Amino acid sequence: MGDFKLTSVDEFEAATARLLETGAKVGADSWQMRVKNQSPHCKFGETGVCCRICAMGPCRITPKAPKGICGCDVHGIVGRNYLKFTAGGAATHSDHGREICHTLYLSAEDGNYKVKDPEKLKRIAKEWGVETEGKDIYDLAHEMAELALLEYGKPFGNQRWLKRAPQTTQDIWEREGIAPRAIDREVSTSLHMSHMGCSSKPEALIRQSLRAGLADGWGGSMCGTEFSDVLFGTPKPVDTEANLGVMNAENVNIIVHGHDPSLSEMICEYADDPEMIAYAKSFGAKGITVSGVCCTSNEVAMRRGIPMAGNFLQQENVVLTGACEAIVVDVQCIFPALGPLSKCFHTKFITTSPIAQMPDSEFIEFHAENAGENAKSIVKLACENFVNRNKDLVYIPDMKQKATVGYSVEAIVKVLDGVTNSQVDETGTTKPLLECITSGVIRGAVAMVGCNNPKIRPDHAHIELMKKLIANDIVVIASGCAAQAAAKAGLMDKQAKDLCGAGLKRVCELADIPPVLHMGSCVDISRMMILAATLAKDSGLKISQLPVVGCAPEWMSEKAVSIGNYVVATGIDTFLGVDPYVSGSSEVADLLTNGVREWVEAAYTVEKDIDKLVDSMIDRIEEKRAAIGI
Ligand code: XCC
Ligand code: SF4
Repeated sequence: MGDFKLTSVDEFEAATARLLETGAKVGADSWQMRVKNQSPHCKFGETGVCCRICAMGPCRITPKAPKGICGCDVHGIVGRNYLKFTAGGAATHSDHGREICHTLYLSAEDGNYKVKDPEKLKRIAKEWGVETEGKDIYDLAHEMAELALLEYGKPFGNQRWLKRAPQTTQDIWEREGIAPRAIDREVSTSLHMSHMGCSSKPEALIRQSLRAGLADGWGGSMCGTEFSDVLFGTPKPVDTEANLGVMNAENVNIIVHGHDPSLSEMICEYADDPEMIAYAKSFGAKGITVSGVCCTSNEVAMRRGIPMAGNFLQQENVVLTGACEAIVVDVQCIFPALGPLSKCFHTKFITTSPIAQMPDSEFIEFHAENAGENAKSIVKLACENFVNRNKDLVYIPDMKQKATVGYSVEAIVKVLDGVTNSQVDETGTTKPLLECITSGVIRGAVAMVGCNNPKIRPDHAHIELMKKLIANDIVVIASGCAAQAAAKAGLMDKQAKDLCGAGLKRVCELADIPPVLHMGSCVDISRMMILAATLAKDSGLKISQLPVVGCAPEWMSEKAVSIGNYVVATGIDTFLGVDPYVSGSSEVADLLTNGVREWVEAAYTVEKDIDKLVDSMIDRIEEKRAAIGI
């Protein structure tokens, strides 16, 4: 045990500096250089006061020009921009969910995609009132996929998944008029409302932002998560490793990057095939290593223990190792920079989705019907590329940590069963976890999510916040690039229990878990919503009363704004380390950090100082405990 040590951000940065030297040798560009070129950022954009939604503009609000040409004031402009920002994120997550539903629709006994968790499919079918008795599992899969797809465009009614929330939460959504209707409708309505000459009233724009967010978290993302589990298996604890050192200099290295597990699952499948391994060997490699970047990585790590090479701002580093034969991407968070960068090396940059097409990439279109064939040809291409490596350029930082990942709600309930000696709950409720919380052994939970952003020293905020939280007996559940930051540092190694306060340490020992639990990708924040809903139901409390908060200290994408909106709208206070371009409007900023609390019993806090950020989260958790007398 004595040899356990976290990897520090200083060490991450030393490794990056060394890789950038390789980059300089081959004339590669890097985000570190581009940030310099883009600094300082445009103040109008940064504060959200620039409007270019019609061709009379662009209009920029200043003290001398307080209104746009149409007369829109700064609050309307900032509010509209915020709603459009949200709509982009809700559309993106939900479309990912839709792709998964289509894959489920095409699943077949002898097809590329099979149903790996039939029990979960049946559970969801029962929840949706669909008869399962005597039905062939694939008939059921197709029926459920079609019903799920209808959630995107149904003309009447609200999202089916909303019924998973406690009644009190559903009542709030009804009362406030934010219960999401069809997923696509909420996205379209958001774009309609923020069109020139529609809404300019901040309350209306922020209300719709919450609604569109809910269509994502309790709609599209939930479809993505739940049906990915049905197709690829519901995650359970599995050991893996994280950081660039998972790449292997003697092997063919294939990096999977993006979000949709349909592609990466297939690549992993073929990379394991003895025929492919023999093929790799025929080019002088010892084997094939698949590792991941961003959420695709989280997906295959959670289900297969595939190692995580890094998170968002490390995506260029994997190419800079000089040992990457192919970087295969699907959708979202992929730097267009990867094309030109790969050209500086032997690396093949392979795009696979019509949604994410980029210059300087090889496009191999991937869909359910040809998935097997195409995955095989991609793996082959990578093997053949091994001989093109320039050995002088190869440098893989010797840096990796052990991680145990795969904590779906189902897995969390299971591992925490029996932690308390009073009872072992066979019904699979969250009672044992609740007991830990009410007794004060665990003070509360923080959901740490989101990206990296050059505005924040990469990974530093994630890691420092998590360290302080666990030292204060606050369990951390993490997803997305936040989870990868934790894994790279070593916080998902079970030995990290030694960094916890006495209470959380004891729980980690009894349950044999790390103090930071990997719950998956960004769409999997819907898992966190289900967990919060279950905790509320099992305790008889409202979600807003639970000592639980959300935090995205390094977020950057539109998706993150959509997520923030549904987390807040679900009654969970959310702490951001980066401002969502709303500081230009006192009214919009005040609504988000204050006003929405009257609607949904939670609000945002934006705080760039991470010491203050963590202290305010701990204070909030303690306030919540005091309010319910625990
Ligand atoms: Fe993308 Fe999901 Fe953000 Fe990471 S955390 S940078 S969105 S990969 Ni969701
Ligand atoms: Fe300017 Fe109004 Fe057009 Fe926006 S909508 S660009 S504020 S005229």
